[in-house]
Formats: sequence, structure tokens, C-alpha cells
Amino acid sequence: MATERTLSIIKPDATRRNLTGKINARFEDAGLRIVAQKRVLLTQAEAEGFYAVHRERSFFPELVAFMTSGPVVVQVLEGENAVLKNRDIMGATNPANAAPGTIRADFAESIEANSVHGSDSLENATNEVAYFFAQTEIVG
Ligand code: RTP
Ligand code: MG
Repeated sequence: MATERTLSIIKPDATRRNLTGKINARFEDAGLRIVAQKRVLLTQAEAEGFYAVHRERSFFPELVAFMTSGPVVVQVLEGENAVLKNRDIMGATNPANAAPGTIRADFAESIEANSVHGSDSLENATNEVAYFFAQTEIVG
């Protein structure tokens, strides 16, 4: 298996409840290394650009409003099979469907306020990491 990097975002519902450390522990306990991390307030343009793939969806305006409603922690996770491994740790988009022990099952408030984002493919991971981080900000 190859070492990969994936983009993770700890969303505003989780930063509001001071869950950053608990969520990071899930990543580290699973063998993923946090090789870049910053706490930021996304601008409307940044959130719209990041979720551009969803711009025709009915939930897009709400999603952008939610993602700009408070601080987020954007981070790069590195490890074996990191993209899929992170998706497994996160659990299903809707917490009602998320497997027990996943971040979303344990922490998410709703299908929208679902605590974390994780890239869904290696190709998207590469693009999403570059959307938020310069190469010099990632220290493996
Ligand atoms: P993410 O991109 O945040 O990691 O989540 P995901 O792949 O599991 O879900 P995706 O289909 O990409 O949706 C992106 C985010 O949009 C919000 N959402 N709201 N109200 C709704 O029906 C709905 N559906 C999705 C969620 O915050 C989801 O994570
Ligand atoms: Mg997604």
C-alpha cells in the first residue's frame, strides 16, 4: 500500500464544541499523521470554490453558510491508504447511517453539521490539499 495525503476539515459545529483534540486523536490513533494544520475562517468565496462540485445542489447555499459560520481546522493527513482510511474513520455523511465508533456517529449533529470533511479520492485529495496549502506548509 502507498503512503498518501488527504485533506481533512474539522467543521464549525465541531470547533464550536471544542472537539478539535478529540477528533485529532481519532486520526492519530488510526495511524494517520497530521502533517499540516491551520485554524481559519473561510470566506464565502473560499467555501464556494471548495464545494464548487455541489453548486447545483439544493443544499449548496446552506452548506456555504454553514462552512463560513465559524472557525474550521484545515489539515493534511498522511499515512498508508490515507484517503480511504480517513473516510472509514469519518463514517457516512448522514450520522444516522454512520457506523458506531466513527467520528460522525459519535460527534455529528446532522447531515450538514457532520463535524468533518475528508477527500473522497486520491485525485481530489491532491487538488484539495493544494487549494489550502503551499508545499512549504506541509511537513511530513
Ligand atoms: P464531505 O465532502 O464534507 O467530506 O462530505 P461527504 O463527501 O460525506 O458528503 P458530500 O456528498 O460531498 O456532501 C458535502 C457536504 O454537504 C453537506 N450535505 N448536506 N442537506 C443535505 O442533504 C446535505 N447533503 C450533504 C454535508 O455537510 C456534507 O458533508
Ligand atoms: Mg464530499
